[in-house]
This record gives sequence, structure tokens and C-alpha cells, in this order.
Amino acid sequence: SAGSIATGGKISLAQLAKHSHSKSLWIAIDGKVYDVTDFLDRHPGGSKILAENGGKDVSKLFHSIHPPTTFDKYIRPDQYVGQLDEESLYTLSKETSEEEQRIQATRDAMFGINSVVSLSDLERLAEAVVPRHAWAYYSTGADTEAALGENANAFKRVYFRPRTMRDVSNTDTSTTVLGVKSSIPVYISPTARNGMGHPEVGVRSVTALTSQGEAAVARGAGEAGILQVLSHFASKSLDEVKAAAKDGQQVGYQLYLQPDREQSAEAVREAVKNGAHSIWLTVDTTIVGGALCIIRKSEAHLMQLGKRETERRILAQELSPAPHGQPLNRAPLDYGMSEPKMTWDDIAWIRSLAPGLPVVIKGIGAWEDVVLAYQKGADAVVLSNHGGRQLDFKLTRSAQPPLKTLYDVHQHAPDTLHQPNFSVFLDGGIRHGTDVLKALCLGAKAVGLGRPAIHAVSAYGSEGVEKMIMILQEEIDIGMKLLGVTSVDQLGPEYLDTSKL
Ligand code: PYR
Repeated sequence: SAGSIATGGKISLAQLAKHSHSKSLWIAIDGKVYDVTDFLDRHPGGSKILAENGGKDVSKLFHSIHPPTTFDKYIRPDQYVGQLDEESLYTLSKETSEEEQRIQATRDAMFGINSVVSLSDLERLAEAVVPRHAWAYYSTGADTEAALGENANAFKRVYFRPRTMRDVSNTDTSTTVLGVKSSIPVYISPTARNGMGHPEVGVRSVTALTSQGEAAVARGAGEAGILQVLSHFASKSLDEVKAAAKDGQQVGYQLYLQPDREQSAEAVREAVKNGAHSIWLTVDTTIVGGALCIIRKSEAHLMQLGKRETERRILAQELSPAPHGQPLNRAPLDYGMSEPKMTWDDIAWIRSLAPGLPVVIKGIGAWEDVVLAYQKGADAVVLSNHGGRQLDFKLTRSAQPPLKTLYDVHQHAPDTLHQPNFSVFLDGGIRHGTDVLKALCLGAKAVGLGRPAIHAVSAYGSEGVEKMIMILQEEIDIGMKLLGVTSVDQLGPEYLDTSKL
């Protein structure tokens, strides 16, 4: 503990390295050393990653995953051991891993943003420039990834029935999303740890880091005029994101209910205090879904990586298979995001904690639950299978794509799509403006994009996000003109052939 260092004495990397075991575990962040021995069992991201980073400087890893508020919440002042000495700080400032060098070289060879013409361009670039452990986390779905693939495929099975000989010289792609004026019927879906994909090279200064991840998404979304929903497990706090946002720009807050309800109540109160526009409760995580794919991909990465020890270590600690006796290692995804006791009555509870704020229920996979959410007083629902990361079945069966759920709502409960104070949103698999139009034709008020925003911000920061939204706006505008509509409220099922869905 702190007492073991002579007062005023500074700590060397060699001294730090000695405290790398479960009886005495130290880590260094931003030049300060902390004793986290008694935090091993309490770390919400699991003890493994902490144990394997004992005795090391973890500044980069920490900042790419956690906002500074996380630190204040979990680390007590008496855990502070002391400062790293000058020589150690100098050594660290010169250190770049092979992975960082690979990323820097790839970024140096990248064309400017004007070369980007589609969302798939951004995806390809992101895969090349983010750390491999980040790509394994961002890109994967549950189990076989059948649900993940189906989300996008469903859009391809719906055809347009365009109408012609109408004056479409003036089209308007704008709408409102839960009262927020929006340049297109799109918002940014909440996704965790956006900071992981950002360049790590040369970003030791906290100033550079605070402008990255979800803060950069906020600037891009603000410039292009759409709503961003911040993940409960964002690498930036709502406070930091609001600071990066424009005056008056709205940011929604996504919530995972915790088994300890007081923790959840506190999270909602804090979100309200920090100016959240709305609370988006995720309801499809009663347990963390199958993580086979992320493990398989990480093993493939490990083989590919050969002798790259640094990366091997990072991947192995985050993504290794479970210890004998446990079917799966859920650690990479298990952030306290699962709560099996959740019921419809929790909507009223959340509303009582966030009076006046819209409450959105995210993760609906059957039309009957849309009706229930409406009856239980939700302001909106998101038809979603969590980007194919939750319900999936081995072999070929999968959770139905959100577009099919929307079609079912349209068939069985069309009234819920046309209530003045209730909105149906959808996320999963949207990669083109015409996908947006198809969802709107079936009655969605807007759609969410999650992974594409990660790709955009990873590749080009806030400008990437702005560019992504402008590409979508152009695709939506062209699509509307070719369909024969001039405003998004004119879109309806008559513009679609859904017989192949
Ligand atoms: C996910 O990884 O899917 C989360 O929601 C955190």
C-alpha cells in the first residue's frame, strides 16, 4: 500500500514492475502510481485485464476505454502510491509498440477524406487503422454472426416501387426525432468504447484524448445536425461530450439497468444533471449473448500475429477462452450490462428519476412488445437485436432482423406507428440512405446507426462523422427524388415491394 514508499520518493518503472501480482498490484496512469490490489475483485470490466496489466503503465489503454469520471468513482485517494520518476516518464514517452507503428504507417498512407464516397469506404478504412483488439470488439456479432448478417440482408430483400412524373425539384430530408430537429431521419446509436479506435500514437496528452471518441462523434453529429445517443459504457462521460457539443445540441443517454438499482438510479440522476436529452433503456441484455465469434476472431488474430508479443498480450487478456468449467468467457462484453430481473414496471421507475425526459426502450424484437411499450408509457422504442451481438443461435437460426420486426408491427399493430406521442425507431444493418428510406416507408420515424459512426470516427475523427451523415443525406435525397416524394412524411408502404422479406 501507499505506506511502502518513502515520503517524497519517486517510483521507477522497475519498482512498478515488481507489483504485478494479486498480493500487490500497482498500475500507473498519467505518471501516477496506484495500488489496485483490493480493486481486483471489484473491477466492473473483470479482474483479468487488471491482473494482466499489473506493474505497468496503462495510460493509453485506460484513456481509450474510460472517461476520467470512472477513475474518480472507483479509485480512493488512499490508493495513490506516488509519482513515476523523470527517467521512467521519458522512457514511456518514447515507447511505441509494433501495433502503434503499424497504425501510424497505415494512417500516413491514407488518402484524405474526399476519397470517401460511401459508408463501406469508412468501414474498410476503420478496419485498417484501429487497433486489432478494438476491431475484434467493434465488428463481431454473437455466435455464428447470423443475426448480424441478416440485419443488413433484410434490407436487400425489400424492393422499391418508385413513382414518376412528379415535381421533385425541392426535396426536404429533415424531420424531428423526439422533438429534436434533425437534418435526416437518422440518429447515432449508442455504442461502447468509441475511444478504442482512435489513434493511440502521440496522444499521451489528456487534451488530445478528450477531443476523441464520443466527443468527436458529438462534434460531427452537431455539425451535420443529428442526435447522438451516448452509451452507458462510452469512453467519454456525458459531461465531456456535452462540452464538445454545440450550444443547444442534444445528446441522449443509454442506460443498462444494474442488479443494484441504486447504482442505476444514480446513473440516471447524473445523466439528468449533465443535461441528457432522453434516457434510452437497453432491454435486450438480460444476459450477455454468445461471444463465440469474438473469441474465434481473436484466436485467428493471435495466429496471424505470430511474434507480435504486445498485441498477443492485449488480445489474449481481453479475449481468451474461458477457464475450464465455464462454457464461455463473457469478460470482454460483461460490463455489468445484464439484468435478468427487468420488467415493464421499470419504465415508470425510470420516468420517476428523469421527470420530463423522453424514455426510449431499446432492443425490441417482437411486435407485441411494441404494443406493450406503448401501453406502459414509453415515448419510443428501438426495434433492435443489439447489432446482432445478443440473441443468435448456433448453426443458421438467428434473431429476426429489425426490419422484419418493423414489418410485423406494420402488419399487426399499425396504429402504434401513427401515434402522435410515440415513435418507432430501428437500428441494425443500415449502411445506405435507401435503407433509411425503406425503414421509413414501413413506419419507422427514424433509424439509428451504430457501427458506421465508429468506423467514421475511427478513420477521420469528427470530420468522418460529419462526412458519413452528409453521404447519407445525399443518398436519402437522391432516393426520395427517384421515388417521387419531396418530404419524409410522404414515405409509406405503397413505395415498397415486401413480398421477398
Ligand atoms: C456491447 O458491446 O454490445 C455493449 O453494448 C457494451
